[in-house]
Amino acid sequence: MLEQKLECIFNQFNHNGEFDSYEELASGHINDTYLIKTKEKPFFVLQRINHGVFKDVPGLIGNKVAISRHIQEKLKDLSEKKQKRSVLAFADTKTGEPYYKDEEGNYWNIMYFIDDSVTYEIVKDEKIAYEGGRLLGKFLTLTSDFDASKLTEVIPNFHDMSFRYAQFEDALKNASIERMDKAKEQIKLVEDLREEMHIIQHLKESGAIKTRVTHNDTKISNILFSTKNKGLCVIDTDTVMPGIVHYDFGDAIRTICNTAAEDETNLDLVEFNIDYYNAYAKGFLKKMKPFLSPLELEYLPLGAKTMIFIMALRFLTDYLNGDVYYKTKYPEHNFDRAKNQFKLIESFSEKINILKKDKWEIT
Ligand code: GN1
Ligand code: MG
Repeated sequence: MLEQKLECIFNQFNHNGEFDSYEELASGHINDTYLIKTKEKPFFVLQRINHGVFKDVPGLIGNKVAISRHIQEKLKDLSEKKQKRSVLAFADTKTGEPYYKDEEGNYWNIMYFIDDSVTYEIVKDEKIAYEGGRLLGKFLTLTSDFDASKLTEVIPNFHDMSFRYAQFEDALKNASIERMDKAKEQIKLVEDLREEMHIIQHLKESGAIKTRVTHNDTKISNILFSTKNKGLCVIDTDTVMPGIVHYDFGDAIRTICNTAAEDETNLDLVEFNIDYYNAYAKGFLKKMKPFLSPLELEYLPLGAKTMIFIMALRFLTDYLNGDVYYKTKYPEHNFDRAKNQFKLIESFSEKINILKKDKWEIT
């Protein structure tokens, strides 16, 4: 049933592929993503965009196509093979639209699958941390001359701290007594960190930290590596929109430096790996440093802490709301994710002294 449906949707797009089979790529929390295997390569990635979360799907697809084209243009001197492995390429429908809308109102888009590649949920090697940083820095430098104001804000206030606190406060008003009671320790942590977690936002609002094109979902599983662990391509560009570099820097750290998966329930396994942090930052700043002001550079570590906190807060808020936003596999899944992220903040804070910014050396 699903197979027939996917085949039918796949055939709406303009490509030479003949459908053979599909596999669900289930690591995302929002969209439905499938690998479409064809009789002959290339394979494709077919994605249903969750329009409950993304209210302006045409805007979202417009963003990611425009950003891919911009990068393709920048990489046009590479061999065709290398270029195709370095940036996502999308296919239009047979009628020339960048997405297909089915009879149920769902939006679909398709991109070419980059072969001989791997993704990671957990990092086990400093080289991968470095490569992740290098590739992300490269993505941000390649898009640095794209006019961010031309991008649709696909989720307004996505990383806005006051907005996330307001959502949390609303959730507190409506949460079940049982969930409130279970989460009381985490609720207190959110209150305790309120001031510190607004510092980056104030710097953004004052203009001291600049708004630019950012990816906004730079977790490690959104970075594609070659089978030899060379960083290839930043994927999942759904949330590309105007933002600040600190959260892209930080979201990668949130996942690269966590010694366990984002939803690991044994919190003894959740630690912040400082060696991966240094390797990642070295890779990130290799290309990116000249694009940052001294102040932006100085606040990167706090940006990382703030990003981990944003995710802790969002998971906790969704738990208090009764799991209405993220896909969950069991009732306490969001709470487990939140506890995991709070543990990571604790470990981060033990290992990185944010106040000694001058001691944070990257060359
Ligand atoms: C969501 O769906 P996915 O996995 O690409 C979320 C991100 C979170 C991430 C946590 C639109 O991304 O913000 O960082 O889960 N995306 C949206 O793993 O909310
Ligand atoms: Mg995403």
